Amino acid sequence: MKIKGIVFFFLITLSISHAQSVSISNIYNREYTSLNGQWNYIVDPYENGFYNYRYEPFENQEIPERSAFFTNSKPTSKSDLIEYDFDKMDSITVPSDWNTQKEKLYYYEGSVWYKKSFDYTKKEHSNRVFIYFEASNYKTDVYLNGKKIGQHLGGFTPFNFEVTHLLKEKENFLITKVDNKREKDAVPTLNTDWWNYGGITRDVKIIETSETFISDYFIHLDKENSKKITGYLSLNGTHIIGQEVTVEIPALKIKKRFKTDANGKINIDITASKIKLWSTKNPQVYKVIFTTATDTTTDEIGFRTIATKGADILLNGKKIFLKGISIHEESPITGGRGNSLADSKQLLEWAQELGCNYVRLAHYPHNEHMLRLADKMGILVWEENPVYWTISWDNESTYDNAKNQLSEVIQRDKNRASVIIWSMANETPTTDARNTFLTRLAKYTKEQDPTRLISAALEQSNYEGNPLVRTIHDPFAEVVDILSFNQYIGWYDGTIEKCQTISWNIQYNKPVLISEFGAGAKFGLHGPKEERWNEEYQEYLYEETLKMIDKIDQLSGFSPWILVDFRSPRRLLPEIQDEYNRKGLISEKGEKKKAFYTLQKYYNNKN
Ligand code: GCB
Repeated sequence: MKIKGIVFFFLITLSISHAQSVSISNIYNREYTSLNGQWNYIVDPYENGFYNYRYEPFENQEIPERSAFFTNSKPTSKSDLIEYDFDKMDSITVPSDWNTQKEKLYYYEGSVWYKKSFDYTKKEHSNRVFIYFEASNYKTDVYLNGKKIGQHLGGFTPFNFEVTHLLKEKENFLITKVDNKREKDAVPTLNTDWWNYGGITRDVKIIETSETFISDYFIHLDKENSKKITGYLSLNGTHIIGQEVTVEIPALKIKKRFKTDANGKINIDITASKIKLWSTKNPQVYKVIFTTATDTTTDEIGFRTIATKGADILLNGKKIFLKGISIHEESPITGGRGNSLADSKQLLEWAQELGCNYVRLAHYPHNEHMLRLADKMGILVWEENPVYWTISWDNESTYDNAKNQLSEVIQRDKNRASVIIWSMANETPTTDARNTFLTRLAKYTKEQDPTRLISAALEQSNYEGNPLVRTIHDPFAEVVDILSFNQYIGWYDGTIEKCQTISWNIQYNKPVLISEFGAGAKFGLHGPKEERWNEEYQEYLYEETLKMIDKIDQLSGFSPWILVDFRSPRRLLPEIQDEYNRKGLISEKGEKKKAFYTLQKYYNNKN
């Protein structure tokens, strides 16, 4: 390689690794131009459009060869050789997973290239433009008009790239390579109990902002004084210092002005003596308007406090029992990865019908509609980072990746009253490396958001070697605010009668949540309650489990596994599972199993 080439290579690598999302507040409510719809796609299992035949990335070349798919090249004459053509390829819908859209991609794990062409005229010459992906699973490389604009890792959180200087009025081409190959060092890792749906699974938008805009805010009730709203707001751009910012809550007749400091930030501090607190019974949200000289954004925000005291969870200072259910992000309407408002509405309405005031969104951040709706419907939420089972605890880049995904969901949802718990992980082993990893993550989370509770779905074990007495024996239990664990007594752990023999000895004076319990049942399969897969088995397991866990002194709620049957490559039993985990209380076709009503009855009788 020539020296010039080497320097160029480093410049490219630097610019790629530093292409970072800019924080833009409240994207959900900003004006945008949608890039959803039909995109042309190329399935590229060998990553032919990314590497040359020496397996060197085209993007490291000074002028990438036209064989690089992101150059979107066309033959310039009849003798010219170009071995791809986006415009002659089939198209695929964005947002959606590719597995359930295209039969040939059902089991596919690898790279797919997407192309969308568009024209775009800026509203104001001086404005800035960003391309925003609400989510894309898992590794996404993004190119606009043949230039790399960035890469993102992680399948469930939003990211954006600024394209102000690359955008043209006519014939832009946006190309993304989405790669859902599972990797050991990734988050999640190789092994999960859910379908690895690939593709651009959530909305893609063009967001236009003024040169200096409101990039971030976080407002909430003061922990000590529920008549006071505190928080911050910050600007991004070249004119961030000494700017006037107005915060307005019309329904409370509040309008207060602030001036940004040398970092473009204000600290918000507002007395709100007439404020009605957000709660599950009265999910009051207020229209809040933030305005600067060049930008304005309007959000709907609920104000409440969440805390623990001994073994109690306190919402607005009052004890609350979390009547929950776990949910995967699968569409109850179309199958496949869920992403729409209608999907979220159906799932949360089922949860409410079940009598829930709380949902556990497992095992990764769900789309933003869920949180926005939960705010309006008065449903409390546990949000989870996809640190699942056994990831590479010793690998620093795995840690950075987990931390980044967590920071992206906190950034998106920190103003949602419904979200009360950040979950660090699910069913992880209690090794030193894992303890360090999760403790660092928890510390980071508390720094980002000191207002919410921290938890993780842990595992239970025998107390002092006695298999009939169960406890939590995990150093991370010291760190969490809420002690949560999964348990499958009567399913993976003996048969249902065992529930009657178990007692609990949990040594912490903290609220206990059972983050999972459950049993598989095939809708419509009936017979003796002792026979697995019958609806009666599942019903019986719920009856016995509810009696068993009621005996835990610190019990503050639970979220059984799971609302709806979901696709999993681990669940292969023919005629029963057929690639679905059958622990749902509702089948993937929307049919309610008997245990749905068992839990509903319990919740209806519980305060
Ligand atoms: C668990 C996992 C969950 C699985 C479930 C099961 O403990 O947290 O992801 O799907 O068990 O059905 O085995």
